[in-house]
Amino acid sequence: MSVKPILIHPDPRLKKLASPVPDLSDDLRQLADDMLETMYDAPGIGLAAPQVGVSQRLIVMDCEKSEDAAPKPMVLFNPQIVAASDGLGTYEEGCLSIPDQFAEVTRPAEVTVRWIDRDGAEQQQDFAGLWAICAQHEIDHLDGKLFIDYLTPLKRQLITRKMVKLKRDKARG
Ligand code: K1U
Ligand code: ZN
Repeated sequence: MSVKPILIHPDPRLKKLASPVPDLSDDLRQLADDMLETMYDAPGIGLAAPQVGVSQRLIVMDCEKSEDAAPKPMVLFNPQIVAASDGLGTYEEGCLSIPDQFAEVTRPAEVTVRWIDRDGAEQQQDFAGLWAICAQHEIDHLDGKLFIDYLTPLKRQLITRKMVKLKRDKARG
């Protein structure tokens, strides 16, 4: 297992449409394990393969953030939203590819997601609360969409400028 570097916005690899995973392989299962380790290390509640530079439709999540609860790591290959509630919810989202920036995003409050699990079996589950928000945020990453794309152009530009400066400062050391 290894922690992978997370790409920071703006980066063209975060804007690409990711390709479906055709067949599961040990390499892809290893990538999923590395993504979980990277997510827990960050720390975060989700991560999508494009954030570690891999343009494949794979996400990981664990929104069980209570100290007392057992971890609930989830690996979803080719996740698809097959139904979404009419009811909406608003949450202040963050993103590991846009560090220290948060903004309110409104999305369907509940979603039904279908995916292939790490054993190659098809799964379908209803998600609500933070799990629903995170699933939508991560699937957006697979479509090259970031939470700042839901904001006004002005707010998006402001955050993007901060990220350009952050990357420049990091590169200078
Ligand atoms: O995709 C990502 O960049 C991960 C992102 C997921 C996410 C956060 C908030 C709303 C929707 C999706 C994060 O995990 S940001 C970090 C974060 O939210 C968090 C970190 C530690 C404890 C609790 C939350
Ligand atoms: Zn994100």
